[in-house]
Amino acid sequence: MRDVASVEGSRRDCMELEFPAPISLSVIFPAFNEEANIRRTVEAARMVLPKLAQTWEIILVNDGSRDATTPICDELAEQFPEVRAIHHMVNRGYGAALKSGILAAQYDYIFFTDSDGQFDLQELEHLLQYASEYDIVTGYRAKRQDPPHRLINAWGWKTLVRLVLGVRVRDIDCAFKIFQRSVFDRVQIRSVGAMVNTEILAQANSFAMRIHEVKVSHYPRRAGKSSGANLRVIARAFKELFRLWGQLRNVTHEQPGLFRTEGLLTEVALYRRDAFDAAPSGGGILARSVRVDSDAQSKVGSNCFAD
Ligand SMILES: Nc1nc2c(ncn2[C@@H]2O[C@H](COP(=O)(O)OP(=O)(O)O)[C@@H](O)[C@H]2O)c(=O)[nH]1
Ligand SMILES: [Mg+2]
Repeated sequence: MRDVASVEGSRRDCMELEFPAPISLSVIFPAFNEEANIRRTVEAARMVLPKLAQTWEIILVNDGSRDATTPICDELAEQFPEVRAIHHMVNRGYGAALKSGILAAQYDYIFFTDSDGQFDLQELEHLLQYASEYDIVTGYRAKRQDPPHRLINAWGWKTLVRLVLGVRVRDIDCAFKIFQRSVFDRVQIRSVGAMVNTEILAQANSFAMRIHEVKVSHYPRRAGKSSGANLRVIARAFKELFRLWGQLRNVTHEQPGLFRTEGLLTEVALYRRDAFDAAPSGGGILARSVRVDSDAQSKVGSNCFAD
């Protein structure tokens, strides 16, 4: 009789994928004042992604940066055909940036991570093993490289979110998540700040979506500044949490998600229309670089990191 370990081993073997997997993948990098990191992050991603997915794109969402992130993103989009840049003309917040990236994503799987190089994109391979089987595969940081007060905040936040919203994942805000595109046919994004992770997972929970967690590495920031927590930010996160609690009680199974919301189609159209204008033949190629300056969310979000 085979022991448990070997059964487990063979089960894992069956899940091993051939790489590059026959999938299409959109990779989103939200960036705020990342002049010192963004080029290195994109260049590293360009090395890794061809090994992981047959078709892929990189979407840089520059969220009103005040340093040289804007020209660097444009240069990258100019230089590499798989890279596109979306620029918010003002800083709208992490959630708003993620939403812009997701709306612009063309492919079947949507992945996001940070632009500052604190994660290792090669570990996306571990998430991809589960991506077809689960609606969401989310990383959890094995050893989070943040100061002690951030770890305490994160623990408190996790406990609160668990109690209030019933979200039971180890590392809610881990910026290493992959979604099946269909998730956003039902899931909405209304948070403009870092509450976005909680918001997505809480809705996924209400819809009984399948979520899997995978351990990932986390490295110290090499350059630039972290938009860490301050009292104002924490107060705002609490406010958003209670608003979300109210909204989540009203989530219905018919709720249209991000990809199905009429109002937002204007924003999607913006990306596509620019794209068509940019294509000599009048269609087919998406814009390399898009500037977005009108949105109800403008200025509301700014840096809203809960932990
Ligand atoms: N869109 C957007 N992204 C931000 C903002 N602040 C930080 N980021 C990005 O979010 C990611 C994580 O930010 P970081 O400050 O490193 O947070 P930490 O890793 O939790 O300390 C990085 O890619 C930042 O560039 C913001 O206001 N808007
Ligand atoms: Mg960081």
